[in-house]
Amino acid sequence: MGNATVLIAREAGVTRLTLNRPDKLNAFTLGMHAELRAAFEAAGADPDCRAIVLTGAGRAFSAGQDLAEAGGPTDPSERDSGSRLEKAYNPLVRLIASLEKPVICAVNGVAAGAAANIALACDLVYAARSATFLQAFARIGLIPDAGGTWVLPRLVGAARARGLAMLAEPLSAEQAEACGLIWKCVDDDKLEAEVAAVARKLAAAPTYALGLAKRALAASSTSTLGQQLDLERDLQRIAGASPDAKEGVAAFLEKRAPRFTGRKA
Ligand code: LHQ
Repeated sequence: MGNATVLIAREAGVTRLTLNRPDKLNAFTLGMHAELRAAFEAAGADPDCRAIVLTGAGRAFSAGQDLAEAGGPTDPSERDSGSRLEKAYNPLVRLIASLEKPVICAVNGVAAGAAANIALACDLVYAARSATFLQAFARIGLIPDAGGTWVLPRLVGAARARGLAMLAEPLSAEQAEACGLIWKCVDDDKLEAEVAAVARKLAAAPTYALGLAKRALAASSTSTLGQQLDLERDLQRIAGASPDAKEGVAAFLEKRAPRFTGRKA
């Protein structure tokens, strides 16, 4: 694991992935993409993994695409910036969105460019009070990518999305929480413990139902109310037949804490 650009730690149902190029502010290279995607895929396929935490080593979460990567999308000899999105960023964002288990992002420091939007692709975003979110793209003549133009207006509304995309100014973690961009801003020295606690809590939750809820919420962006009601009916039918639903109701009636397995059957 000596040269790993993504560190992987598994403990008690939680898989923790740490972007690990701290001297480059964890900027993304093709190699880091490959490691991160493989790690997410493995966590997704691991029945013992019931929550995933994504964070960064050192003082940054990530500065986005490594602008100095030789042969990378910002290399002057590379004419097609879209191909890196097609090959690396888009599959990553699709993968995070499709994982039917909770993904928590612990934004430990600046999240810039595509990295800000990778953070926002996660289900719950916690940020250290000193962290900032920076849609850096306009500073270098690019447009928000990695899902930014989709997720920003949905999270914070059109007016703020335009301001963030066009002004490319850092948004503090406190501002991010206040405008609904992220779930929670916490003191720097409490971030790790608070995220660990929420990950433990989610690792004991009815994972299968959480995955179905994630699917329903994602579908809502293109559904009518009628379609969404139909989808809720269908998914509730499935959730209701799961062992965790039986356990949840039994535990409630017996006035005890539920013991969820997270399994489908
Ligand atoms: C970096 C980077 C970096 C390399 C800091 N790369 N070295 C996808 C595909 C297709 C086309 C292109 O785009 C994309 C998606 C994208 O993500 S585009 C947007 C890319 N990211 C940015 O534009 C952000 C660039 N970085 C910054 O603006 C600043 O570094 C931030 C605000 C993140 C942090 O500022 P500071 O805390 O002042 O740190 P620093 O600037 O001094 O950086 C520390 C070191 O990290 C420094 O290296 P050095 O050897 O001088 O210590 C930087 O050169 C390096 N670094 N970001 N993206």
